[in-house]
Amino acid sequence: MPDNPATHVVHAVCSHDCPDSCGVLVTVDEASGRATKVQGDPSHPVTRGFLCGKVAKYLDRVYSPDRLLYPMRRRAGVAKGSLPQGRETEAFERITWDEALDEVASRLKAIAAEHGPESILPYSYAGTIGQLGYGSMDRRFFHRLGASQLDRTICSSAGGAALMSVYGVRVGTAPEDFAHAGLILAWGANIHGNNIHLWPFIEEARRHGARLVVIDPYKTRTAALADEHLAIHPGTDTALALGLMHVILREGLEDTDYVERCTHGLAELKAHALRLEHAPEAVAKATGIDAATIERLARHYAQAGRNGRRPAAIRLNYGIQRSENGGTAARAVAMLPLLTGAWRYTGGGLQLSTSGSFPFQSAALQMPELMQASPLARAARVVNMSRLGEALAAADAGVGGPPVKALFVYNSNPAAVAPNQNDVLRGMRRDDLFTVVHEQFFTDTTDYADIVLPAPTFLETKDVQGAYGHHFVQISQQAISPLGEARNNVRLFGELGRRMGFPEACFDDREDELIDQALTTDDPRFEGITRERLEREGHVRITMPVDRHGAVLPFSVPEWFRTPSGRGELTPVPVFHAPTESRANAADYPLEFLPRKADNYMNSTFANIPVHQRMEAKTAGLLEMHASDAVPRGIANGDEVEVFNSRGSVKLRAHVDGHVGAGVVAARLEWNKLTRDGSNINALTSERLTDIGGGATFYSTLVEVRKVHAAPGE
Ligand SMILES: Nc1nc2c(c(=O)[nH]1)N[C@H]1C(S)=C(S)[C@@H](COP(=O)(O)OP(=O)(O)OC[C@H]3O[C@@H](n4cnc5c(=O)[nH]c(N)nc54)[C@H](O)[C@@H]3O)O[C@H]1N2
Ligand SMILES: Nc1nc2c(c(=O)[nH]1)N[C@H]1C(S)=C(S)[C@@H](COP(=O)(O)OP(=O)(O)OC[C@H]3O[C@@H](n4cnc5c(=O)[nH]c(N)nc54)[C@H](O)[C@@H]3O)O[C@H]1N2
Ligand code: SF4
Ligand SMILES: [Mo]
Repeated sequence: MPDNPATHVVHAVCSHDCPDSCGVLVTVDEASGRATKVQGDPSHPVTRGFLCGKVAKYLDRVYSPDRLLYPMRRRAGVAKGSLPQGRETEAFERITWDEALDEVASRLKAIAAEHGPESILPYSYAGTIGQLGYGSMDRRFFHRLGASQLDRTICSSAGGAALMSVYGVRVGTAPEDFAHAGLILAWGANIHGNNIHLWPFIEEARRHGARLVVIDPYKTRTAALADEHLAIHPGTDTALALGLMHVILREGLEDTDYVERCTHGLAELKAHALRLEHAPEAVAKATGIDAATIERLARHYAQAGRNGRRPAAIRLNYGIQRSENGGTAARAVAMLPLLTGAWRYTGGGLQLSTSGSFPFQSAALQMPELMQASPLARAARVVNMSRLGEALAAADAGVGGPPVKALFVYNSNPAAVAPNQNDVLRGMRRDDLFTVVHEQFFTDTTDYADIVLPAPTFLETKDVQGAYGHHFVQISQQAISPLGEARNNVRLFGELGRRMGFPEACFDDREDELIDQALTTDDPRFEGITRERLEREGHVRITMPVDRHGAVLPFSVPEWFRTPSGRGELTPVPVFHAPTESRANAADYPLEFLPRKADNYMNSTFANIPVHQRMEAKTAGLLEMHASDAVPRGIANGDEVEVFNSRGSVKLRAHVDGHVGAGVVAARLEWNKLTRDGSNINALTSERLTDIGGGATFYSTLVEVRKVHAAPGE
């Protein structure tokens, strides 16, 4: 086909919070400046020319008639609270950027003067994972202001702490290398829903005889497509990992040479794992997986890679660490390839995150030293984002110091995604709280804002990005002009810094300067990687040691470990405790609840877009149950049920569909304002934190279910 002279193609990067960080080719019509097509970059070795179902329909989101296009201010006298979709503008009036920035700056100055700057709380997560959009000028701004620091724990901090404990660095097997594996464990990993670009490599491995075993209490699409699905009881992964270690060490299946060279603490771990309580029969009771299966899996896992067999690779994802003892669970699983030496083989090992492979210079971007120039002249207090409800309610924000008097939200929709929603919303409803929200849409969170500011999508801004599921750095070029008056995070916080009167020149830095700062390092992994080269080539693989097949080989040699012992760390030995909210401790609320992500949304993103809603229509408003829990409660398919615990309740429709086992119920995320009674499943989740890393514990939640109405026609 001849090139169409009226269009050009721009290389962008999907900035959503997804391990795949796809290269995206955007076709732009030159006459109108509009994007007319998005497609996966065929030259990107992981994207391989395709996009997930969500982003394949991205132009419906970019050009949605609901985009927030102008700064807005809450109308006088309108109370904060949920607004019906499409009618949000009734609560707000349009203002200019100048008026908005002046008002935000003067309110923040007044609040800082009266209550101290730590009474200002930034709240952001991963609306974009571009280096600039996720954390650069925003951090400079809040550091210089002396605002509270936010501990960003809502997703991955327990698993991150686990990798740091065992390996000292967040590095893992490359997705491409999974094609060489002979046994793949998807452990708390919904690959087909959340990480689709790993799937072709798994399929390639299976064409060569690999087995895929999924360890997940929910029968995901991934589980349905696997060779074996082990429906483990939620929160019991430490027990299963110890059971596997028990068999491996009892039968002498560990790789003694590798263990000797590359690990520390085997004697202690062995004494612990060989205790009777970790024998397969005992582990079967805790996990619900029968003893023979545990024995068989342990042998298969340990013997993979040996005698010419293809090796074992674990795709550990974040599912297991959203649990009360999830940090220990992730540590225990992360120790398995250390025992068997799976790291020695092309395609073996484990991937939880590859984010630590990228030496981006975040200190240069975020300038924590600016806290010294703030009125505090010291590091500000730290507030854990997974306890937002408590932070907004307590007179000392739950951590000491002043109450929270201003909340500045960007890259996040906490009204929908934060745990213990009723407390979060109670806090956000306060009229003595000044709330600013920078967003692409009117969300559940903007419903509580005093000032709303318009943000661009990744097509409308420039950024540089790594990935947490592969090893390529990419530049995302700006493909189209920002819609309406949208301003990106860099410009917003740079301008605000000026309005606050901060004298530092760093508030004038623009995208290209920031990208250069992010990339400028002597670290050999970024050798030869410059902005200019990335602009030319789109994506560049970071420099990592590879084997003779070109496979990335982390942890094949002791030099890789960054732990204090300089080895893979097997201590402290992982100890299994059942979560406080789990069947082992159930009383008033006997059912284990999985408050899940949607396969066709991104957390709460896309939940408002009709084309995405149609893809999710089959799961909308459902509570998935097992017949053995439904029948004694008199519940049949289609009945309206109330799901409740001491924190809240939601109304859903029962669905007895075989996706969950006895004792487990599941439902998926939704915007509050799109539910039938105005709150989503986070009305049920708690602010309890994980054992290490201070993470959220969405998947340790107990509930009870009762029938409200029979299904129509019953
Ligand atoms: N389509 C889509 N893709 C996404 C997202 C999305 O919302 N939708 N979200 C993105 C984000 S923010 C992230 S962090 C990644 C996360 O990707 P994943 O880590 O895959 O995250 P989850 O879906 O939370 O959990 C994975 C699986 O763990 C299971 N699980 C729950 N509890 C346990 C347990 O105790 N033990 C075991 N073994 N399994 C358990 C869940 O049922 C789930 O199927 O995905 C990203 N990609
Ligand atoms: N029940 C339950 N709750 C969960 C989870 C779960 O599995 N179950 N998952 C948890 C996890 S893993 C995560 S990571 C969190 C995710 O929580 P969030 O990071 O809050 O994720 P989203 O819901 O996707 O909301 C991101 C928002 O950022 C906006 N945005 C995108 N780009 C930009 C930008 O450039 N600038 C600005 N200002 N805004 C932008 C989007 O429009 C979107 O509304 O949710 C957590 N909550
Ligand atoms: S959401 Fe993930 S899979 Fe989909 S386009 Fe973005 S990076 Fe790729
Ligand atoms: Mo996440």
